[in-house]
Amino acid sequence: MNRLFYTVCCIFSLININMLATNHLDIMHILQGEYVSSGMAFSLASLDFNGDSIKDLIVQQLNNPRPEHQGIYEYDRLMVMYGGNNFDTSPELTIFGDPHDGFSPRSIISTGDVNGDGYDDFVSERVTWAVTPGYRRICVFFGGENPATTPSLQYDYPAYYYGARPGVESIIPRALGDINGDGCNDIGIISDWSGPERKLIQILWGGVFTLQTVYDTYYDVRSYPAINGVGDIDNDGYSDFVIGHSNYNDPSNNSVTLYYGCPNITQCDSLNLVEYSTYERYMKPIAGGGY
Ligand SMILES: [Ca+2]
Ligand SMILES: [Ca+2]
Ligand SMILES: [Ca+2]
Ligand SMILES: [Ca+2]
Repeated sequence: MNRLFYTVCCIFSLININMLATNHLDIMHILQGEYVSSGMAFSLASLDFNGDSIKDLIVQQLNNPRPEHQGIYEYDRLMVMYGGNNFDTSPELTIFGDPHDGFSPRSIISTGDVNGDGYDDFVSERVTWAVTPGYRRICVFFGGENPATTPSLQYDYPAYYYGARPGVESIIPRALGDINGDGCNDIGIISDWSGPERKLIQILWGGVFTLQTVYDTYYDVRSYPAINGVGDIDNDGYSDFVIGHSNYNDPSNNSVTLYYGCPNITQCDSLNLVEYSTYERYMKPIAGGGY
């Protein structure tokens, strides 16, 4: 009898949840790409880019060939749509890529205020093969009342060129929040190199805009290290973050370390959440107690 009762309750609950989901998720607008396979919404970010206290939406359309270039060139665009009562699907601001020079999929990251001017900013990664050899470029766009469509900051990395030269095969930005408490948000940059293989993590410090290496290995190359912000989990005013790595060939070689933000990043406390790494001697942890 109990089993029947609980079964009926579960079915009723599922029906009810479905009805609630149907009735309470109103569709405001539908954004649609220009054509099939136009790569609409390969990347999305939400931030207050124009500083009116209302969140805005950035949408990436991955492919955007001109008619004369269809089938030949692919390039993309970032569409910025300002939030508000008159929100619609027409972008107020459009940032275009160029042939063989476009923003990478899934690379638009809302970073918060990187330069301390009160406006939200965002970062994206752009790769170009318009020149040989190509490069990968970290682009930071500063928000403002009338934001520019060109990056305010850019950092170039040599793109790996099929064995001809060492370089980066992939590069991923991550939002960290303000981990050193200087009023400017900071950015993590993960890069995967070849020729020779190398795994590198850097922090792009907000305000001063310098890069600091916090993880670098030529040895543990089957690992896939990552950095990410986790918010201020101990409520001390400094954003905290994690660095982890997972070795695909060796399931016993993994680590996840939580770093508590502090003014001097080399002295911040850390906590090993997972530690099975056998390669720690090759790493360059930023905090002494981490490994
Ligand atoms: Ca806004
Ligand atoms: Ca800003
Ligand atoms: Ca900072
Ligand atoms: Ca904290």
